[in-house]
Amino acid sequence: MATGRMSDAPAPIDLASLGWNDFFAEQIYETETHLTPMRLSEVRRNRVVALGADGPRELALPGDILTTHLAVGDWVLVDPEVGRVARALERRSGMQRKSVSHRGQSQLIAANVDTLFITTSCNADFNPPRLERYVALALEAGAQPVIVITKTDKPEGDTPEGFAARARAITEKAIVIALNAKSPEDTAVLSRFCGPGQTVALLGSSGVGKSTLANALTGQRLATADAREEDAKGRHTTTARSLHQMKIGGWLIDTPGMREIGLHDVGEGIDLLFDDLTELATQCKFRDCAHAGEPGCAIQAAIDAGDLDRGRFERWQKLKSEDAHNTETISETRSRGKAFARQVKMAKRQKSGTKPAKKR
Ligand SMILES: Nc1nc2c(ncn2[C@@H]2O[C@H](COP(=O)(O)OP(=O)(O)OP(=O)(O)O)[C@@H](O)[C@H]2O)c(=O)[nH]1
Ligand SMILES: [Mg+2]
Repeated sequence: MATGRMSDAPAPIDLASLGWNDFFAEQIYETETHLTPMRLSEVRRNRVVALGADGPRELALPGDILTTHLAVGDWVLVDPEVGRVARALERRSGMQRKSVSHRGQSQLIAANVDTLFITTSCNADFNPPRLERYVALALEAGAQPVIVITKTDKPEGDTPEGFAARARAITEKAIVIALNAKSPEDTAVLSRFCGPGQTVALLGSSGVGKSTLANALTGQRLATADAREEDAKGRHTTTARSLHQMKIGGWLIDTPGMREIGLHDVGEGIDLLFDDLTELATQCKFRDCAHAGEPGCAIQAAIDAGDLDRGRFERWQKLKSEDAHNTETISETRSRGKAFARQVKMAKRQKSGTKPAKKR
């Protein structure tokens, strides 16, 4: 209700347009009806900001929830009296990558995303193997991958049509749109992904125009590299992920540019991206066929017959082994961390002479 609101108070947001649906509503217990659902719009090292029916609010976290467990786009239940998160709701989907700063750890990028705008430009940033990884990430998270190729007004090295054709050749699972991010007529074609209840995220290298697109879609003035285009090369203009309402009702997550995207836990995304190869491999003679010269290998036979591009087969193998390697490293680090925590606990108990409580 708007009555009694101060004129400068933020407009109320209805939960459904914020992306709330039965998936989240069904997670609330009867004992939790006094708690308020809110959606995280910013996750910093020591604090989080969330949006709810009454606008944005900075929230405290209980000791057992670390900011590294949370992502922009997550839903949390909040104790409105004290402004503290009571618990985080299970996310419908999450996007994560291998952490660049902490080896053997993963980093959450965004949660509950419907459409991923994989952003690149008509220049040297355009890199099909990297785009393919982003597509795997989107498919794993159940999001529609859309490859957005900006800077059609100043293409370098190929025509905009040429870039778009090369993007389409990567996979038919992604929608490809080439545009000038500074032209309102061009960015209007993205509206079909941006309606009420929809969440889109922008990912891509620094300087490809993510915040420029975000500004076009939200009508806001997020920082872009415009002001210092010459000296901004190699530097990130956007420094944190954040959630913003779009002009036509949905929500958009802008992110800082990333140079590389290390994949892990995207086995399903890779299977979806290469579903023809996954299917073909079921026809190999041996169930654990490595497609490396074994007899009766359906993959090798398809390559020999010219039905399967060897480059595509090699990229499939490479992504699978990267995913397996990173997933293993991360789970090793996790269990090492757990074993260490157990040792510390035991040592503390021995020191204080207490016995561990019996598990019920
Ligand atoms: N000519 C032209 N310039 C563009 C286009 N898209 C983005 N730019 C310019 O490219 C520069 C970088 O754009 P940003 O939107 O800041 O890029 P970003 O992806 O948000 O970069 P980070 O925040 O560092 O990750 C700015 O000067 C934009 O004006 C486009 O389609 N055409
Ligand atoms: Mg930016």
